[in-house]
Amino acid sequence: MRKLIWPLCLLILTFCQEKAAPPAPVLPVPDARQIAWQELEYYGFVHFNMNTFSDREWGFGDEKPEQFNPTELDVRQWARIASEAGMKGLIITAKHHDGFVLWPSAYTEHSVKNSPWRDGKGDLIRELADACKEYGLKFGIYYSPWDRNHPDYGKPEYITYMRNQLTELLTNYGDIFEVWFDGANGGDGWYGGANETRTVDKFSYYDWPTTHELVRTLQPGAMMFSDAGPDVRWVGNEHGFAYETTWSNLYRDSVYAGMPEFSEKWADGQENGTHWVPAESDVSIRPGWYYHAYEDHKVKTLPQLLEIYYNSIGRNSSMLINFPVDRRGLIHEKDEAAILALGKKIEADFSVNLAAQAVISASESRGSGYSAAQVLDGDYETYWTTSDGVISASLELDFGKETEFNRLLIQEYTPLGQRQKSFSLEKEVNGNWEKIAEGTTIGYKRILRFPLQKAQKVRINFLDGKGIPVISELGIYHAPTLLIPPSIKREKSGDVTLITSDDDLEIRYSLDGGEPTQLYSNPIPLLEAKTLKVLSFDPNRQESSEILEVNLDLAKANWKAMETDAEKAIDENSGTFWTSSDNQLTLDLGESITIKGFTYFPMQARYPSGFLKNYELEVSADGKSWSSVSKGEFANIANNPIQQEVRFDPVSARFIRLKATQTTDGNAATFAELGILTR
Ligand code: FUL
Repeated sequence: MRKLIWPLCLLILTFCQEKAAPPAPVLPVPDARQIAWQELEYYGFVHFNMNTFSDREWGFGDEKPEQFNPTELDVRQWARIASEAGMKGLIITAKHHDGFVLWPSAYTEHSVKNSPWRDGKGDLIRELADACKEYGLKFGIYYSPWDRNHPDYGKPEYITYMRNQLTELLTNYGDIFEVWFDGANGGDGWYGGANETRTVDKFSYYDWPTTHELVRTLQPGAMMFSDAGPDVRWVGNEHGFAYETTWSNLYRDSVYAGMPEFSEKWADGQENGTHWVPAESDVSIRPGWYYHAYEDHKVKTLPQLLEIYYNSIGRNSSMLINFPVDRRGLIHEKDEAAILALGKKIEADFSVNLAAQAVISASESRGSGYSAAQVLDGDYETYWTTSDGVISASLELDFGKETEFNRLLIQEYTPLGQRQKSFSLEKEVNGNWEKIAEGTTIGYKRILRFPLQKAQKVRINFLDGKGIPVISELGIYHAPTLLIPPSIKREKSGDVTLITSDDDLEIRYSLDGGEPTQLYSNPIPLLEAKTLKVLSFDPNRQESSEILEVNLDLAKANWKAMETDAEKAIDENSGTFWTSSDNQLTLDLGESITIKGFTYFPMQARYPSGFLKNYELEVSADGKSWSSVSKGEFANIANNPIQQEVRFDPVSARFIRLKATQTTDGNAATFAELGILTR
C-alpha cells in the first residue's frame, strides 16, 4: 500500500500545479501589431518641410522647391536627441498639406530633387531612415492626404498619385512602424495654379480600404493612424492629453478621418466599441508644429511636459511629442534641453518600484500560474487574475515598514481585452482602510498621482469591470517633487497668486528684498511696486528650490483704457490681446504718477499680427495736451515677441498713449499688455 501512496501523491501534486485555464478574452482584443506597438509608449514627431522655410503652418501649395534649403541639416542630431530623451521612434512629415516631398519621388517635380539642398541629390527620408537605424529607433512616415500643390487633387487621378508615392515610401526605406494619415484636408489651395477651393467627401473620396490594403501588403508591421484608425486613433486634441476614462475600444465603423464631431463624440473611445483602436496623444513642444523663430521663448516647460506625460502615457495612450526642426535643419537647443529634462524626470519618477520589495497577496486568485506575485515580476506576459465570475477583487501589499509613495501604476494584460471600469487605492491606518485615490479605466498603462502618503500596507481594489481583472504589472513609486520656484500670477486688482509645481511643496516669499521666509497661503493683496522673491520648499526633503525674483510695478487696479474694448490690454493676462483701429492705445492711470518707463507685451496668439515695430510714447496731465517722451524701434520683436521694456527720464503724468508708427506686418497694431515702470 505504502508503495502506491508516493506515486499517487506525486500525481495529485502535478495535477494541482498544472496551470489553470486562462480566462476567456473580453472582445475586442489587439492584434500582434498593436501589441508590439503599445510597448513603444513614447516616440517623436518631426515637422520639417517647406513650411519651415515659408514660416507657415499650412503652406498654400504655391511654394517653390528652391525655398527648401537647410544650411546644417543633421538628422543624426535628431535621432541622438530622440534616443537620449527615451523615445522609441521618429515620425517625419514626408509630405505635408503643401505637397512638397522630402524624397526624390518619381511622381512629382515638387520635391527635394529640385531644391538647392545637397544640389538636388538629397533624400531626407533615406538619411533619417538610416539615422534611426543607427540609434535603434523605429521609423515612421506622416503623409498628408490633402495636397494643395497637386493639380489633380479632388479627382480620382490624385488617389493614384498618392498610392504611387506611398508605394515609394513603403518599399524603399526599410521597416516603417507607423503611417500617419492626417485628418485635416480639403479647402483652398494652389492646385497647380487653379487657385481655388476644392472640397472632397472625406468619407468616400480617398477609398481608404484600398489604400489600407496597400499599406498592409507593403509593410505588414506598420500601424496606420487616423481619426478612424484602423490601427491607432487620434486623441482628439493637440495638447497631448488623453482622458480620465480612455478606452482602446472604438466604434470604428462609425468614424472616418476628418469627421467634424470626432473630438467631441469619439476621441475617448467607447466601453463597448467594436474594434481595438488605441489612442495616440500628439502635441508639439512649441505652440506651432513647424519652426518659427518667434516661438523660441515658448518651448514647453518641464512642468508642462510632465503634465503631458501623465495625461497621455498615464492614461492609456501613447505619447507623440513633436520637434519643429529649425531652418538650419537642427532641433533647436531649447527644445533639446526641454526634452532631455523630461526624460530625466521620468526616469527619476519611476526609478524604484517599491511594490517589488513588498509582500503581495490577493483576495482571490484563479489558481496556479495566476498568482498575485505575477504583477511584480516585470514580465508583461504573466498576470494575476481571478476565477470566472469574481469581478471585484483586491491586491494587498505589505512593505514591512512605513513607506512613502505618491504614484500608482497599473497595467492590464490587453491581449485579453480592456476590462477595468473602476478601481481604488487605499492605505491601512490603525487597522482601517482609508482611500487615497481612485480611477476608472486602466488599459495598457494607468498612472495615478496623489500627495505623498506614508503607510506599511496598501490595497488596490478592482471594483468593477467588463470581466474579471487581468493585471500584468503593478508599481508603487515615490516620485521626487519637482523642486522649482512657484509661478507668479498678478491680477488687475494687484493681488498676487503663487502656484506650486507640486502639491507637496510649500511656498515662501518676501516683499522687502530680504530672504523669502514668509509662508504663502492666500493671494497677496499688493497695490504698490515691490520686489517679490519666491521659492518652493519641500518639507519632506527639507530642501528649497532656487529663488525667483521679480520686480512688480504698480497695480493696474484703477487704470482705464480710453479706447473701446481695450481693457484686454491692461487685464494682466498676456494671453489676451486688443487690436487697435487707429494704431494707438491710451490709458488713464487714475492719478498723477512719476513714470520712468513703459512695458509692451506683444500678442501671444498662435498666429501673431500687428506687433509694434516703431513706437512713440506720449504723456499728458489732463488727457488733452500731450507731449512725446520716447520714440524708438523694437528691433527683433517679430522673431522674439517677449515683453519689451523702455526707460526714459522721469516724468509726471496721469495719461499715457502708446502709438505704433509702424507694425511688423503692416496690420493693425495689437497689444497684449501695456504697463508702466515707476522704479
Ligand atoms: C494637423 C495638421 O493640420 C498640422 O499641421 C499638424 O501636421 C498636425 C500633427 O496635424 O492635423
